[in-house]
Amino acid sequence: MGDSRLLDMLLSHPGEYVSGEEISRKLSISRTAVWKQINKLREEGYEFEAVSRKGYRLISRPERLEYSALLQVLNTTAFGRKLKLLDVTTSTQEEVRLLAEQGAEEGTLVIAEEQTIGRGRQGRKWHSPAGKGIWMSLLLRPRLPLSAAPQLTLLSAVAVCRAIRAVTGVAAGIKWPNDLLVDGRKVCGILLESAGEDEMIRYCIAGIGIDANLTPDDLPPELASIATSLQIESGRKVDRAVLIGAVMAELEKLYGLYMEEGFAPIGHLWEALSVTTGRQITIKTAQGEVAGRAMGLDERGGLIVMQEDNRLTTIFSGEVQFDGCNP
Ligand code: BT5
Repeated sequence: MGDSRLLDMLLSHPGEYVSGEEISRKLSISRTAVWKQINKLREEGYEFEAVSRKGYRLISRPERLEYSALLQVLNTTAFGRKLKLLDVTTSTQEEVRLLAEQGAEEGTLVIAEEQTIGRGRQGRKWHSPAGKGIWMSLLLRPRLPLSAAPQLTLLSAVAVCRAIRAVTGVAAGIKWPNDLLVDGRKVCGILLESAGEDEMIRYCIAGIGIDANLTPDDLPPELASIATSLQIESGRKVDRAVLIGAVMAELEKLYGLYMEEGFAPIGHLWEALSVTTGRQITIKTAQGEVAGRAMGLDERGGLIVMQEDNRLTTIFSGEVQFDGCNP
């Protein structure tokens, strides 16, 4: 006995009310137990309408990513073809790291409905509530020096930004190096982690977190003013499978271009989506703070900053803050 019998009953009466009395009689449980089970299902994402004297009607089921739906929308050769879908994990980065160490091939993708220890850069936390976002990590095995890894971060940001724009119409832009923002609020974060040997990349894990269908209630207070979601911005639910398919297609295409032609074409695409270039910024780097006007990317992917004395400096890693209006 349990949730599944109650759910089966409601599912077998699509669009119709089933009275609490009937449920309690057929399942031989009390009316209170029926109510408790309904509430438990609500917590899992089922939506019911409850009308007195009529009963309960199932309105919608929680959305889950399914293999079948994902395979239908994937039109890539390798990226996402080896796919692992999880209900919950600590971090998809960890899942892919284990697979990589066991020899998994390039393009292996792990997606989780929920992460309990989702992470950002420098030990920061990534909020990853169940069923609402796209929390995924992709394995790459480029034969490149470790110093090329930051370019792959920029490439990933371009790919995700293009996919978001194409699928949802939301005008996301890139804050250097790899945050995607909508009107100053973060809608996606990217974490690229690499393992190397003798200065060469053994593998990279591109971790992508997209706030797809989070509602304002899903954002904890500390994120309420700095984060947003595609649903909040577009007013519509995003089909996560379709967006994942589009991200994989963009990533595979741009990665192929990068491996053939180098960083230059990726840099141009990045510039076209940048919300950083031209802004007054302060960058916190390991060496201290640099303030000035962001002038764009150099040919390696570093950010060129013109300081007050008109001196140009190129920064390769750091945290950008927009002066005046920080997200
Ligand atoms: C990032 O770090 O933006 C990289 C986030 C990568 C997440 C993906 S999800 C799949 C994969 N598995 C993982 O465990 N991680 C990757 P960073 O630039 O350090 O930004 C972190 C900051 O973003 C936090 O300190 C918060 O201020 C903010 N933040 C946390 N969760 C957020 C969310 N869901 N949406 C928007 N902002 C968030």
